[in-house]
Amino acid sequence: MPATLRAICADITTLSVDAIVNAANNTLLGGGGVDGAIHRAAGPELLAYCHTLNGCATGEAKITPGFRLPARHVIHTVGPVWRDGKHGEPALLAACYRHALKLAAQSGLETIAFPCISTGVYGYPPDLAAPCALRAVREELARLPSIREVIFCCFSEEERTRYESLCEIFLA
Ligand code: AR6
Repeated sequence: MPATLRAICADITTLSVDAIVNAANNTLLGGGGVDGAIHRAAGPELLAYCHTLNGCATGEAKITPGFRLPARHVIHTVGPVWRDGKHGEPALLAACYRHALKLAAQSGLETIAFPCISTGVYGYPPDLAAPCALRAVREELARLPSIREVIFCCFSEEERTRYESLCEIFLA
């Protein structure tokens, strides 16, 4: 069975999935936006665990337990800071989605929720990030048959609508 892809509008910290993805920074030691929300909801054990990870390179991913979150795990990835789109941003953003999915599959996880990585503080234009994210997920899922469900957890109705229409195009 191919994986289900869907877009919802929600606070990612409320989702009971095998893993939620965190749009972190290279230190993995917390920050604002979705990163701050995840650390607040997971509790101080998450930060203590992240201290042992030695950070994370942009485009790579690392996994931790979810601690007090309903999600069993957090997959931390670091999106690119948007400059002008000519500094490798699309490849790095795609790598975040691909590496997070690969790590989920390697860890035996089947359901995963992504925020719209890099589209907040890191300034990636949402209309360019969404097709890049969807293409990367679709390509990677073709290699990872154990993943059952991918949720694009948007933080506005506008973003959810964008993903929904793209999902229709991509899955047509
Ligand atoms: N649930 C789902 N999505 C959310 C939530 C939430 N609770 N909170 C924010 N978003 P951002 P970035 C959306 O800025 O651009 C941090 O300080 C938000 O509306 O969280 O990758 C890190 O430590 C936007 O669509 O991440 C880094 O320093 C998306 O999540 C830096 O920000 C991503 O916005 C990373 O910046």
